[in-house]
Amino acid sequence: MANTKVYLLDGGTLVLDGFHIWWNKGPGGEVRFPVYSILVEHDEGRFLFDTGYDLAHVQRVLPFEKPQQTENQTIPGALKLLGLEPRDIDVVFNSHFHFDHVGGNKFFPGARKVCHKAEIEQAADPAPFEVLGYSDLTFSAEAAAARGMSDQLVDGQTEANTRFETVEGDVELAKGVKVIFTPGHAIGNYSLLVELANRSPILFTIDAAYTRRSLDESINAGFHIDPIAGVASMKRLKTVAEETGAELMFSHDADSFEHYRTGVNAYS
Ligand code: 5PN
Ligand code: ZN
Ligand code: ZN
Repeated sequence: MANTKVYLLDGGTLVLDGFHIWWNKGPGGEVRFPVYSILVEHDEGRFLFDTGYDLAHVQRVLPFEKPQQTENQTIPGALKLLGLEPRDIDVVFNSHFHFDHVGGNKFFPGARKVCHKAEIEQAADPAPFEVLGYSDLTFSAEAAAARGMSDQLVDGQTEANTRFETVEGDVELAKGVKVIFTPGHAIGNYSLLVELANRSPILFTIDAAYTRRSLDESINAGFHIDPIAGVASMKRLKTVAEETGAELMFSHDADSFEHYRTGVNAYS
């Protein structure tokens, strides 16, 4: 923890209607929002939480989300800004398997990969209203095969090098790096709490709360598997933030993201 550093890897932006971001509240209209991944440099290794979206995938399958992603906003590009390459990452932890959180997994055949136990089977057999969310199957040869989408896999991807270790409940992955189970948005959704030596901890809500307003007003995103669990998870996040004094960071909040550090500027 003494040397822990947190980097936000800017992954570009997408567009959704406001009624999808703030379910049944809106206001409607196009909202452009950020997508980012979180790199935790720790004495116990380099942990990457999520891997953003794959531009070609979104252009092909969800062009209405109007993706904007520069070379520096791809996962290899964002790591390069830090002087790193994909092979420098020890562990990839996916908060859940929606396409905007797994698109760069394909660059990490050599990393340990970890997720919630329920997410792989959910991605392999999603509810009808989750099909678009779980549309990029390149994170798992097993899930891709189950969906008949093995043609998405890139050269060199195998069942073995896309296999996950699974966890359940709250887990401390390394000292002061805790994933907090916050289901509702996805069946196996995780948030992330990171303790730092020189400042308050950071609590990344991930998709349990897209924006500050989502949490303040307990508004689920339109994409969810269990909205009641989602509200309970938001309540839990508020409690954790109060108990730990953590600063909250939201997954898809353009106004907040403007003030977050990105690139070489780390939290430590
Ligand atoms: C950004 C975004 N767009 C669509 C979906 C979806 O269908 O499930 C999750 C999701 C998203 O995060
Ligand atoms: Zn999601
Ligand atoms: Zn998301």
